[in-house]
Amino acid sequence: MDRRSFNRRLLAGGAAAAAGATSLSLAAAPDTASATSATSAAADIPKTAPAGGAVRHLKLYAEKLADGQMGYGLEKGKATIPGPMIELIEGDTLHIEFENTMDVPASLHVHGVDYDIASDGTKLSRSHVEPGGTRTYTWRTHTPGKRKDGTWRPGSAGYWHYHDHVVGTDHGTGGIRKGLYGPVVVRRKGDILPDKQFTIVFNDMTINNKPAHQGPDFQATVGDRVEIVMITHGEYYHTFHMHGHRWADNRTGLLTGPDDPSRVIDNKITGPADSFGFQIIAGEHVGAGAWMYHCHVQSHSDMGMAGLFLVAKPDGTIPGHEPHHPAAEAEGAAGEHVH
Ligand SMILES: [Cu+2]
Repeated sequence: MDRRSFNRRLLAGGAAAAAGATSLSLAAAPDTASATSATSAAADIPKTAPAGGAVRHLKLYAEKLADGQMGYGLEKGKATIPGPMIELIEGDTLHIEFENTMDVPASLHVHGVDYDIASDGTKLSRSHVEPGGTRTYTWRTHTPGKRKDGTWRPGSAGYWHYHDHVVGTDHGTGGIRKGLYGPVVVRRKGDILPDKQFTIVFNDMTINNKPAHQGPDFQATVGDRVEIVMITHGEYYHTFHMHGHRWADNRTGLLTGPDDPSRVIDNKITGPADSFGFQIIAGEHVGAGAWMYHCHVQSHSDMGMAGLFLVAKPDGTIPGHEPHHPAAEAEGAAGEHVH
C-alpha cells in the first residue's frame, strides 16, 4: 500500500468498526477528522492533537492464530501481532468490550493510563475473562496539573502498551510470549501527529514474534513524519538502534527548541515491559535507502533481531534495495496497523 492510500485508509477507517480497520486512531474521534485528514509530508506545517475529553468505545478480541500464536484484534478473525494501536488524547476515556474467543482464560492489562481495580486484567483482582466470555475494561486519562499541595501531577501522555496477564501464568507469561500485546499512545493537546506509525516489539529474541532474520520491514517515503513505538517483552534486555536517524530521549522524541536539554540518541537500552516512542523524518539528511534497525547486543543482532526501515524516493524506488522476501515486505509496507 502506498503512502496516499495509507492516509486515506486511516481516514476511511475513522470508525473502529469499519471493515478492515485495525487501529483506533485519532481520526476515530468525530471532531478530530480534520486533524488527520492531510496527506501532508513534513514540509507542510504538521497537524497537532486537539483537546481530549471524549468518551470512546472499542471492541477487542483475543484470538488464537493459525500458527499457534495469539493476538488481539478489532474484528473477529483479524487479530495481529502486535495488537492494534490504541491512540488517545489526555482527558479521553475508553471503554473496551473485550471478548475472549480462545479456549483458555485471558485478559487485557494496560500500562500508563488510569483504571479501577476492576479493569486491572488479573486473576488476583478477578478481572480476567473466561473462554467465550466478555468483559468491559475502562481506561481513563488525565492532563497534567498542580496538586493541592503544590507538587506537580504528571499527565497520562506517553508511549504505553497493553498485554495479557493471565495466559500461562498469573503474570501472562505465556500470553505475552505468544503475541498478546500491543501499543498505546496517549497524546497531549498540541502534540504533533505523524504521517505513519510503526510498532516494534522486542519479545524474547524475536521482533513482533516473527522468525529470526525475517524483519519485520517498514516502509515510508522520504519526508514522511514517521512515528515508531518501541516496546520490549520477555526475558532479555536489548538495545534498540536505528541507522541514519536520531531522536530525543524524552516523552515525544522531539526537541522543543535549540535549548531543549534532552539528549539526542540513536540507540536506547530497553528491558521487559519498557516502552518509548519518537518521531523521525524519513531520510532526513541521509536520503532514501534500506535503513537497518536492530538490537545492538551483538549476539542478538547476529541471531536475527534486525529489520529494515525502507525509505523510498517519491517515485517509490529504494536505491540499492532488492527485496528478499516480497510477501513479508508487502506486509511491512502496509504497517502493522492498517491491514
Ligand atoms: Cu537484544
